[in-house]
Amino acid sequence: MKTVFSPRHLGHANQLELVAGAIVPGFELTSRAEYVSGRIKTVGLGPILPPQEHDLTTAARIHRQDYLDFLPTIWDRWTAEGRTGTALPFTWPTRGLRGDVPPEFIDGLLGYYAFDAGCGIVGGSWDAIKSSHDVALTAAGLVQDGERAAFALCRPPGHHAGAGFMGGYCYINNAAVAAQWFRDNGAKRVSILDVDYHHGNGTQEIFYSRADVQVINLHADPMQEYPYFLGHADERGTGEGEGYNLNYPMRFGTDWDRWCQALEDACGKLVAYNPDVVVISLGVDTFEKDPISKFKLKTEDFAKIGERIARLNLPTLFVMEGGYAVAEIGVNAVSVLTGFEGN
Ligand code: SP5
Ligand code: ZN
Repeated sequence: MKTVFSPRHLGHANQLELVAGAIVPGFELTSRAEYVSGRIKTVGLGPILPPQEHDLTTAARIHRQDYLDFLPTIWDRWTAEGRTGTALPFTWPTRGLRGDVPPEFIDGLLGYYAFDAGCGIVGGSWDAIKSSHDVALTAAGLVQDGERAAFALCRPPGHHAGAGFMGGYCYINNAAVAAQWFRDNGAKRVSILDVDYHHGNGTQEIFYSRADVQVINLHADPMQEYPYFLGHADERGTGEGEGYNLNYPMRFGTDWDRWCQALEDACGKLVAYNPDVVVISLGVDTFEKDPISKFKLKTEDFAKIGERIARLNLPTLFVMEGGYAVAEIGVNAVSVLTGFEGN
C-alpha cells in the first residue's frame, strides 16, 4: 500500500491544552506522525510519497469560504497584536449568543470559528494544515487511479472540523474533503467509516442532509466523552440525508468483543448502501493504553479491523485521525493497514 505523507506537518508544534484545570503540553504531538511513518518503513508497507499541491476548491464545497479564508490569517492577526506562543480562543457563541456575526478582533474570531480550545495555531500551523489536506487529496487520487487502497498519513487530523469551525485538534476535515473529491470525480456514493475513539462530529455535520455520502461513526458515548454534544444513536440524518448517518456510541470500558459487534453491524449497513469507494477515518485512540481514552482495544485487534474492512472488497482510502499513545500509535495504525493487506 502506498502512503502519502509530508514533513510539513512538523511546523504544527508546541500545542497547549486545558486538562483538568491546568494548561499542559498538548497530546497531539508531532512525534505521532513520525512514529507512524517510521513503522511503515520498518514493516515495508510500501512507498511513502510526498503530496501534490491542491487548491482549496474541493474544500470550499464542504467548508464555509469565510472559514477557509480566516484559517491562513490567524497567525498574522495574532502576532500583529504583539503576541507570541500559541493562538487560542476563550469565548464561544453558545446558546443565547449570536453565531451569525463574526467579530473583528482576533480573540472574537478565534472563538467564532472554533467549538473548543483544542486547536492552537503557531507560525507553522497553516502550512501543516494545508499539507495535511494535500496529503488526503493526493492519496484519494491514487485510489481513483486504480489502487485498491492508499494511506493518507494526515497530521493535523480532521474529523472534528465542521463546515465553519475547528476543534479537537482538527482544522480542515481531510476525510470529508476526500469524500467530496471522490463524488466530484465520478463516485456516485461514498461511505465514510469513522473508527476513531471520538465521535466525528465535523464529518457528521458536513454531510448530515446529504444522501450521497453515508457517514458511520463508532465512538465513545457522548454522554460520557468528548465531544459531548453530538454523536447520539438517534442522530440519523435529516431531509434527503435521513437514514444516511449512523452512530454507534459505546460506553467507557468497551473491549474488542463489544466494539467488533458494532463494526460488524456497521459493515452490513455500509454494504447495503453499495458505495463506490470507502473512506476510513482511522483513529487508533481506541487502544487500551491511550492516555485520553477509555476503550480497551489491544494491539492485535487493530489488524482485525483492517481484515474486516478488506472484506468489504471496495476501493479504500485510509485517512489518519487520532491516537495518542505515541510509542504504540505506529504499530497500531500500521497493523490496520497490514491486516487489510492480509499480511
Ligand atoms: C482527532 C482526535 O482524536 N481528537 C481528540 C480531541 C480530544 N479533545 C479532548 C481531550 C480531553 C483530554 N482529557 C485528558 C484526560 C487525561 N487523563
Ligand atoms: Zn479521537
